[in-house]
Amino acid sequence: MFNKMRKTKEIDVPVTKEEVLRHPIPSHVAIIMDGNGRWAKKRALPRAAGHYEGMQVVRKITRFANELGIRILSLYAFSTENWKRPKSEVDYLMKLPEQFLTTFLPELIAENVKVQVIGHTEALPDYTRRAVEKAVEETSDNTGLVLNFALNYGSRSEITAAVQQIAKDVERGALAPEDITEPLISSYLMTSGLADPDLLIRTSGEIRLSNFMLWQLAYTELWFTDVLWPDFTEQHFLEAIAAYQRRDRRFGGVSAR
Ligand code: V0D
Repeated sequence: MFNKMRKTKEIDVPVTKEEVLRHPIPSHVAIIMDGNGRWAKKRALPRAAGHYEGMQVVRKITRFANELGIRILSLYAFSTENWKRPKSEVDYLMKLPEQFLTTFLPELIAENVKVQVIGHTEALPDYTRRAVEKAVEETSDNTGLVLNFALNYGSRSEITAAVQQIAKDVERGALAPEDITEPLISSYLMTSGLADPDLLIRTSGEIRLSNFMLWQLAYTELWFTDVLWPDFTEQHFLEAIAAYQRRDRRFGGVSAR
């Protein structure tokens, strides 16, 4: 709390939306939405209740990101590791995209949000994949916030697939080894066409990347909080952006990056 607040005469004051809007807004914010299970456990609720509450927070933060003029919001919803969870929990998680979109897709369309997805969606249950594909199609011409869900995503697997495709393209003569540059590698990743994240937020106290966007996060500002995802509010989001803006002001134009 303390060090995330602006201090005026030794009194912490919360950052306001107006103040955040006076400085450059990060174009691309990525979030590792951790702590749903722990939130439920603290309340003696089933883990599913934490995931459900986490889904409501996705709506709230999507609306707010759009209001702030953020261009891309990437959310780590399901990792390739998450298959190791109990089957009942995985089954519940796989129902969330459909549930989310049934009630929220009209609002996303009205607000000009473009839904995208990265990850191995072909391995998801049909009803999950269909719901997501429908949202992607119905919002494909939208020009507002890009809401990018990482579903069955793992960064090493993404990089491995990119390297395999590059090798194939070299083999068939479509590419020369000298053509393999950093921008070319970026263009073979699932995030091709999206700028790299400016800010990564991870909730729930773990200080690691857990195989999320390893290539794309090379220069990203990282912000960690102990707040559990279902407890994450617009105010926490503002604090993360304000921290990014302070760092950006300090290093803008002088750092090596
Ligand atoms: C559970 C916290 C929205 C993290 C948020 C299948 C874990 C709530 C979606 C969603 C999940 C995904 C795609 C889409 C629309 C919505 C979602 C999953 C988990 C994993 F097009 N929330 N959410 N997907 N949780």
